[in-house]
Amino acid sequence: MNIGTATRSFYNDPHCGDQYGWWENDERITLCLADGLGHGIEAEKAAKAAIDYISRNLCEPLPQIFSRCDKAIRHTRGVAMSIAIIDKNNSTLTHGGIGNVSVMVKGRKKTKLSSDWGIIGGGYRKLHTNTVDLAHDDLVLMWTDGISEHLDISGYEEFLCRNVQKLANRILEDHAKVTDDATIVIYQKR
Ligand SMILES: [Mn+2]
Repeated sequence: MNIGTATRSFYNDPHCGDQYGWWENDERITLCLADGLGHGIEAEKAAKAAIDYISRNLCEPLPQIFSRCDKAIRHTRGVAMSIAIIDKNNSTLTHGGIGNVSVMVKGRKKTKLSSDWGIIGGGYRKLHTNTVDLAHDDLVLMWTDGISEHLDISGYEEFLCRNVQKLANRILEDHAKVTDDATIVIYQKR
């Protein structure tokens, strides 16, 4: 699968509060990025608990994944989390997010997908999901708030945007803040 990821923990701590996962079956690809509150080992535990929950419940619809994960990780300090589900048959992406993990689809145009207020593991009011079309070569970018939510990649050269791992490394190098864990996950539809 065509995925690039780059991550760097706050102060190069061996523990990172940003954790991600992706999974593929015949019908769909699921991308998930979770940012445990704060940083360090407790943030890492929360984010790993969320990713572990998602990995065991991939067939559930998004609203259920979020509400059940919220209950399943109550013993942790909680996470911000976005999930993107790519339907391979009709080429769409469905996104849901609680808290500050940004998601953008970048092709001919740029679409920022919004998240709802709350904390997974600490409660939230309502999850809205959005579905957008995904074209050949479109980039799906997901990043935590260790990188500005106003990230703009329009200045990067075409060749860089065709190598998602190099692009992820470059974005981290150029845009990661020194005050938090920072992670970017990029998928390109081929
Ligand atoms: Mn963060």
